[in-house]
Parts: sequence; structure tokens; C-alpha cells
Amino acid sequence: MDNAIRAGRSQREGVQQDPRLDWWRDAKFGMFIHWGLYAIPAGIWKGAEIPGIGEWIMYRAQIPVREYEQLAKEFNPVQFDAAQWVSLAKRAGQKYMVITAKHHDGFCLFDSKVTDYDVVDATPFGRDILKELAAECQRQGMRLGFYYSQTQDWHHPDGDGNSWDYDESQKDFAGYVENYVKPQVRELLSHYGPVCLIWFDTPKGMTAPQSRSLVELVHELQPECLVCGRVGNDMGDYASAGDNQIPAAAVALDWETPATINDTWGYKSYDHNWKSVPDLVHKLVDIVSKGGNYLLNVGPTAEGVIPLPSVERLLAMGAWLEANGEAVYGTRPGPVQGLAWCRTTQKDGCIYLHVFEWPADGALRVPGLAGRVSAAYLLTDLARLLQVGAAADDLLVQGPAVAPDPTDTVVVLRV
Ligand code: FHN
Repeated sequence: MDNAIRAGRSQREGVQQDPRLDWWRDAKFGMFIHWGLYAIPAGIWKGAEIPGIGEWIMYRAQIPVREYEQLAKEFNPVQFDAAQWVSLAKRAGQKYMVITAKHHDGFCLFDSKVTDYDVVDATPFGRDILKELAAECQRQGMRLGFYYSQTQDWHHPDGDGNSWDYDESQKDFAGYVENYVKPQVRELLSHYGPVCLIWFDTPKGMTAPQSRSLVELVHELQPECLVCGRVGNDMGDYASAGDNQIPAAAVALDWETPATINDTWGYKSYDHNWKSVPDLVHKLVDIVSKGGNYLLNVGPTAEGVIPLPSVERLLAMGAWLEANGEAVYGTRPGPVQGLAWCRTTQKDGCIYLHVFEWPADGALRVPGLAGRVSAAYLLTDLARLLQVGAAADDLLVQGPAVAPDPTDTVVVLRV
């Protein structure tokens, strides 16, 4: 097992067996949304650029609760349009969306009865973001999951992480889990229709009984709802790689890589380090070829706008997937692994050879596949068969001299 991914027995035993994960195994590509009060400072506090990821600004700048929570009075994202967000995910080829119901700063994007520190009670906006998103996901046929920070809560006096306002030794963490986390998880799974997954995060000191009771609560309320492995103690329905981590080789687990398009999750006005479209497509295909899912993040602004560089990249990925999705969705890792110039996926009697670096003469040489392939053609040109031969164990396929798709040309190998 690659050391980028930790997984418990339940996950190892569940691989390819638990039918509740069938849709997720086929989906491959999801949209992560980190959105909250941190979008207002957008990485800058009292004139200073605060290093690190945007949603951690309260922690990094040690902003007192009483100061930070004033941001709620400014939260008025009048440009938020659930229909547009869901439509963007669809056009990007993403099959599920996961949004921060509550991140570490404790602010809730839903109307919670156990706190007033939420978008309905504490902001001029006053609309339940999750309700609108859930309704729109239903309308457009998109699965919706919720990120929920179960351990870190820098606003709650008994939550983990805030030692600048609260005395850690006085905290009743167990009470916080029982009387705050669980009621909120119950709300999330009772008021927003079918929830495809709960994305717990940073378990830290959660005990095994605490993690188990959260998994059980989720499954009791919505048996089909998946639980991300970051619930802690090697539990949950699927494993999570580290942030932006891609294992070096295929992993025989149900696993997912959460990843950023630039370097932050929550919006930062001055993070312009956007990954290129070819890089993002390669990451998606690399992950899928190793059996994982790619949960790619957007960080909307305080006005409710997904930054244009993210939109442009997602739409370009969607265009690539529109032409090549057959070689991604519903596939499993292909038989050829470990080559720099290509990746392979497979399904239904086809091996999909994803060529990242097209050879100058168009002559493709694939180790180990000699004698196994009956026909080869480009996924985007089904009518024209490519010439197939063999040299020792290698399959030889003669493609066009110029790369048909400089990002990733998919050659279908019928076996
Ligand atoms: O601390 C969080 C971070 O803010 C972000 O939510 C990522 C997403 O995977 N998870 C945690 C760090 O791993």
C-alpha cells in the first residue's frame, strides 16, 4: 500500500465489493468547494498577507473569536447562484460536489438549530446555502456531499484547535462531539435530501469510539451515504490520500485525492499559482489509472463567484472529457503501469492508452501487450484503424506522426 494513503480493514475489505460505492467508483471526478467567512479577508488581515492556505487565516493570524465572527455581518454573497455552480460542475464533467458545511473556523453554511453562528442567523444574506445547492443538485441530477470539520472548531469553546481564546486543558471535547457535532451531522442528513457522502477531516485526537459513532450515525440516518476515511481511526467507506498527493503506483483500495487548482482551498485574492489545463488533465488521468478519484477544489469569493481562472480550467477539462470520457468514467486501472509517457485504464474489453508524450514518428511501443490486441484506433476517430504489430513482448501501434491531442491522446486497444 502506498504510504500516501492510510486505510483501515473495513476499507481494504470493501474494495470493489460494497455496492454502495459503485457510483463513486465510476464517477472519478468531483468538485470540492471551500467557502466560508475566510473568503472575505481572502488571505489578508489588517493589511498583512497571511501565509498559508486561505481558510486557515483565523488560526494563522490567531484572530480572536470575537473579532473573526464579526465577518459574518459582512457575509452577503449576492452573486451566489446555485444553478450556475452545479451547471459548471456538470460542464466540467464532475459527477459529485462536496461543499464545506462547516470548516475549522466553525462557521456554518446551513441553518443549524444548535448555533446561531450560521449563514441564516448571523449574516445579512440570511439564505441557507446548502438548501439552495441541494435543491439545484436534485434539479440538475448531481450528487451532493458535505464537508464537516468534526474535530477542529476554532469558534466553539470545546472544539479542537483554538488555544488563543480558550484554555485547552478546560475543554470538554467529548461533550462537543456529543452535543454539537452529532446534532449538526443529524441536521445535515435530515434536512437536505439524499447526501452522497460526508467528508470529515483532520481527525486528530478523535478516539476510535468517537469515529465509529459518527460512521454509525451517518449510516443510521442515510445508509447509502458514504463516509470519507478522514473520520479517523482507519474507519470510513473509502480512503483519502493526502492533500494534492498522488500515489506513485496503483492502489487496490477505494481512494480519492483532494486537490487544489492553485495553492489554496479557501479563496485568496493573491494566489495566482494556477495549474495548467494539461497538468490538471494529466493529474486526473494519472489518478484514475491508479484506481482513485480526483476531488478538485474551487474557492468562491465573498461575493459568491467562482474565480474565472478556475472556471476556465474546469471548462477546458470538461471539453477534454466530453471527447475522452469513455476512457475515464467507469474504468479501472489498466494493465500497463509505471511508464512516464502514458497511462492505461480499462473497461468492457478495451484498454485505453493515454499518451501524454506522443513519439515524434507516431510509433507507440507498449510493453507486455504483444498478441493481446485485436484492433487499435484513436478514441476520437473510431473509423480509422491503426496498424498493429509486435516486437517480442511489446505491442507496436503506428499512430499519426503528429500528436492528435497534445494533452492526452487516447488510443483504444481492443483486447
Ligand atoms: O485543514 C484542512 C484544509 O483546510 C483543507 O480543508 C484540506 C482539504 O483536504 N483538509 C485539511 C488539511 O488536510
